[in-house]
Amino acid sequence: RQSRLNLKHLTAPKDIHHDFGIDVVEGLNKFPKSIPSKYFYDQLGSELFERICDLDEYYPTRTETAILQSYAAEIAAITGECELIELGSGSSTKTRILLDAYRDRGDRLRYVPIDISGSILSNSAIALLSDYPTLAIDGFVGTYELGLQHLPQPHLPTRLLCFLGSTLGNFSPDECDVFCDRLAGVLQAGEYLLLGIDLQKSKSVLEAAYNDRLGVTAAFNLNLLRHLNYKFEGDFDLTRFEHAAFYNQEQHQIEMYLRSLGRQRVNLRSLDLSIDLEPNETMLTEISRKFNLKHLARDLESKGFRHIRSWTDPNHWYGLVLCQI
Ligand code: AVJ
Repeated sequence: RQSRLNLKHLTAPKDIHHDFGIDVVEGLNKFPKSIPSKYFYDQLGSELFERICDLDEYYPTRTETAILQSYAAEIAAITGECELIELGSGSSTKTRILLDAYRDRGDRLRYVPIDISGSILSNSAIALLSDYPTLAIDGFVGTYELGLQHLPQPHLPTRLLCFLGSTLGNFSPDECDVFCDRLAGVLQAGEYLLLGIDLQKSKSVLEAAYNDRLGVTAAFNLNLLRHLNYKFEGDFDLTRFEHAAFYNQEQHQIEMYLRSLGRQRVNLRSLDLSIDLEPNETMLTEISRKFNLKHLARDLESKGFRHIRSWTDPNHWYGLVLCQI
C-alpha cells in the first residue's frame, strides 16, 4: 500500500543557506540596496504573514477566499478530475476550498504542494490528511524553480497548477516573463493554470493594506533583519530601522522598504560583509505588483495559455484567472 504522504526536501538546508548568503551579499552591495522578498518566510515570517491575512486592511486573502468559495465548483466542473499542484502552498487554507469542490464531485484527490518553509508545509500536510481521508500528498520543500523541475508523474487525467495569493506580483515584469515561460514549459497540452492576482485600485486602499494600524506588516518587514542576524551572525539593530510602504502609481506596484534611522554600519560576520547606511537610506524588500485582468490575460495568451475564464469580486479588487495550455 502506498503511503498517502510523501514530502521531499529538494535542497539540503545548507544549500538554501548558501544561496541566501549569495543573494544577501549581492543585494546589499549594490545601490539602491535590496533583499529578495522570498527570505521573509522563515518560521516567524510565515506566521506573521498569516496574521497579515487576518488584518482588516489586508483585503487580498479574504477577497480571494470569497471568490474561490463562489466559483470553486465551476472551476472543478471545467477541469474535471485533476491533480492539484500548488506553488507557495503555505497553510493550504484556500486549497481546501478547491479540494472540497473536487471531493463533492466524487473525484480522486491528489495534491502536490511546494513551499520554501518546511515546518508550515509538513504541519498543513498532516492536517489535510486527517481532514481528507482519501487525499494523497506528494509535496516538496524548496523553491518554486526546484519544485517545478521535480513534479511527480501525473496520476490523474489532468493537472491544475495553482499560484494563488498574488505572489506573481512579487516578480518584476522580466522575472514574471521568465516564470510564465517556465510554467508553460512544465505543463502538458490541455493542463490548467489558476492564478490569483491583486488588481489595480485606489492608492488609499492599497497603502492602507501595507501600512496596517497594528503594525503587523512593519513587524513582518523588520523580521527580515532578524532572520539575517540569525542566519549570518548579523548585528542589525531593529530599533534603528523603520518600515515604509507606498504605491508607485506609474509602475502599478506597492514598494516596501526598510529605512535606516541614521548613519550606521552593519556587520554580517559569517558572510564577512560590512555595509554602511546613510540616514534615511532605504533597502527595497518587496514589490507587490497590481494587475489589470485584461492585460494579464493577453500576456498569458502570448505565452501560449488560452484564457478560459476570469472571476472577480463585486469591487473588482482581486482576480482569479483560469487558463489552459
Ligand atoms: C504574499 C507576496 C502576495 O505582496 O501582498 C503582505 C506579501 N507583503 N504584506 C503581498 C505581503 C506585505 C504578499 N504576498
